[in-house]
Amino acid sequence: MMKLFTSSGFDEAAKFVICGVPFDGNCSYRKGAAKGPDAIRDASWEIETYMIDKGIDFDELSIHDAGNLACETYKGLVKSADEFVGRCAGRQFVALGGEHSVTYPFVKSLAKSHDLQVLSIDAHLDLRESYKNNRDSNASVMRRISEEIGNDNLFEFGARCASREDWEYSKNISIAPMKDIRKDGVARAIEKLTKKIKKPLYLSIDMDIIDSCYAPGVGNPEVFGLLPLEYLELIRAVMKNCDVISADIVEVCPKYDNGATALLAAQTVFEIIGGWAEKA
Ligand SMILES: [Mn+2]
Repeated sequence: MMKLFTSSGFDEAAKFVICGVPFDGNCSYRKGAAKGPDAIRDASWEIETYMIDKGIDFDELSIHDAGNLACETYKGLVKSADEFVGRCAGRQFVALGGEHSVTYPFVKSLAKSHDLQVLSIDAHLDLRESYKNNRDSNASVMRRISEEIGNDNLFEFGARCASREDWEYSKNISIAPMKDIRKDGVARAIEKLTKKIKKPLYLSIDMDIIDSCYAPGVGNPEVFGLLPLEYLELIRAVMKNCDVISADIVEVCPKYDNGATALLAAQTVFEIIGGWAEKA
């Protein structure tokens, strides 16, 4: 059983760490992602811990759920994410959001010690200079990240809608929009992506990458997205072929969910940590 997700305190010995980030203060549209981490934990209890494709039992891995980070304000989150990264001391972690602005504090902290690349798997580009006068908005998070790590180190996969400003700025970074993914075929597009990524990678997954007919419980739902099995292929290929040092799963919004989005997110935690365990 998934007792791992219910433990509290910080287990210094655990190999892999999970934390929750119940923050939705920079949300541009539908609020409620602050309840995401606990919905993902709840959904994790439904999943068989034995992963038949990997031959690994999740329950036998050394994993610790460090609980939720303090994040009453975004400034507070920047501080607590930095402390958390410090406590992880190089161990891989998965952060459960929260809306997408929670990604920036982790990247900012990791970039102090790593020559880092970031891959955002998302229906949106999130490249606006600011949104509704908020530079910390989830609609601006990848713009902030591009400033932090440099345009050459930012990759975005799966965008299928954009503001004109997003689209113009995206010429500065490496993107695979959905129109190109469909043209190439998903398998070929994934191969092209993973070949481009050469440095330690921070993986950020916005659950709206999946078609909203399958994953309706997100902040900004979009149709014409990846099918769940295509998404699974993508995550497995990134875990296998890239040096993923840590990851987050964001934008699960339980208020609008039928359970499927939280379950897909929980399964993603298994895929990421299982992917690390397979390589170890
Ligand atoms: Mn998005």
